[in-house]
Amino acid sequence: MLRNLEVKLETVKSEVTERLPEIQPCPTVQPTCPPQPEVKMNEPCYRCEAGWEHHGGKCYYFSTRKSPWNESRADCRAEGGDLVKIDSREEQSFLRKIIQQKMKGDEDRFWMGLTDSAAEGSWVWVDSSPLNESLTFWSSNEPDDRREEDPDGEDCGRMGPMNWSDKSCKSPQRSICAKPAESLCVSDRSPSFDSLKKSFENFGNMFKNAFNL
Ligand SMILES: [Ca+2]
Ligand SMILES: [Ca+2]
Repeated sequence: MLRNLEVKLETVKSEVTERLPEIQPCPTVQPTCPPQPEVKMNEPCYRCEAGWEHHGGKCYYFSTRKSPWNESRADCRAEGGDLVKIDSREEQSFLRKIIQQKMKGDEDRFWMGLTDSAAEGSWVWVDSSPLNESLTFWSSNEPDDRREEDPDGEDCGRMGPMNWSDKSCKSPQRSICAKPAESLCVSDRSPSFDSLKKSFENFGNMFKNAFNL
């Protein structure tokens, strides 16, 4: 029995010795990681993919390609977003400033996610919410549902350098896609000063009670 074990041990030893030269030292070069997308310091909680612009928790993409409204919308959805819905005065003015920089002529305008194709004059956003009449930015005389270009009229909303206008949905336009930005923060609700203060007070009381102070 013992002899058998000794023989086995010798075999294992010789195998290990034989195979030792096969073991190579690890390369000293550290593996490299792909660079992380740049995070703007003033908005440290959100990140957008390359080519998308961040503002107020949303990422925006301004297309260079022109296509009809339906096609533009499908392109946005394929990227996990949708044509933009404007939720505030502040958002409108942010987008307007960017558009002014990107436009290469007065007709170089952008589709947004607004349409009255289901019922003429009833403007609805792509998330099915009706247009809030107190938050509209139509140019004067718009929407006018003109029929010169398209007998079906103008049922899709587009953004210009200042305000909105309606346009034939078949007309090729650039577009603005939007989607929620990726949140880098664990929770938007970090403990408030008051709740921290309360926790310390509770702890203090426990301590006092425990030692009869
Ligand atoms: Ca219309
Ligand atoms: Ca019009």
